[in-house]
Amino acid sequence: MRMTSFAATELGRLFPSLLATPRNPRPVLSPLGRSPETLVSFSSSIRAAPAALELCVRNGRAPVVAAGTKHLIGSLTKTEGLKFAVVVARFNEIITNLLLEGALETFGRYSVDDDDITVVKVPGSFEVPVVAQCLGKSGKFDAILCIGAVIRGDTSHYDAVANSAASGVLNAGLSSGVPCIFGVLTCDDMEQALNRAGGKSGNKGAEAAVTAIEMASLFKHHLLK
Ligand code: INI
Repeated sequence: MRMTSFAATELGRLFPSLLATPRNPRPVLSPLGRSPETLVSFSSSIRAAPAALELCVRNGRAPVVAAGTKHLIGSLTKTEGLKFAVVVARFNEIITNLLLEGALETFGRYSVDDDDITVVKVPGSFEVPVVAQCLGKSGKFDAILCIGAVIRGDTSHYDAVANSAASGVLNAGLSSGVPCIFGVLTCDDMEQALNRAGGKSGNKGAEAAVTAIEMASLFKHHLLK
């Protein structure tokens, strides 16, 4: 059975070379020696990545890869020259400032230059996606980190704001082709938000910054090379 997932379709739209039909497709054998039910399989002709990229997913089991498979993964150490924008909602500023602090501290720890970071403030999480999309399309950044805090107790339109922020950030990434990282907290109350903004659950802004670095590197050093 051959099936193309939404993610694969989007990946193919952004990077058509990934979907180029391989001239000599190689069979991929499962550990059991049987032909796997391949849901997604690319043999790529990615420029500067000549070896075949095989991505096979079998019935929810661990991915099976062929010999000679090229594994592409972003680096957390090759950060020189990577450029980031951070879009921060001012709504629930006590929380979003803590998330921003965590993110900036993390960029510093991973040797991202201060001059390569641009922080943009917007009124609320609802406004984050349109700005992320604009920054992504500007071509000036390798990843956009989106920060906000939507707290259920504060609003009757929690679901609308939270869902719009999530789907909006996703769309900003898809439409711009630049990774847009979702660092928007969606919490039941302020206590939960504080826990995730440097309290006992860690700092989600810091975690999102690490994701931004990995994705920026993946795109710059592999996918767009
Ligand atoms: N914006 C948030 O970022 N967090 C919230 O919890 C929130 N609440 O509770 O309403 C919120 N609302 C404002 C919203 O993001 C927009 O700024 C507003 O609707 C104007 O478009």
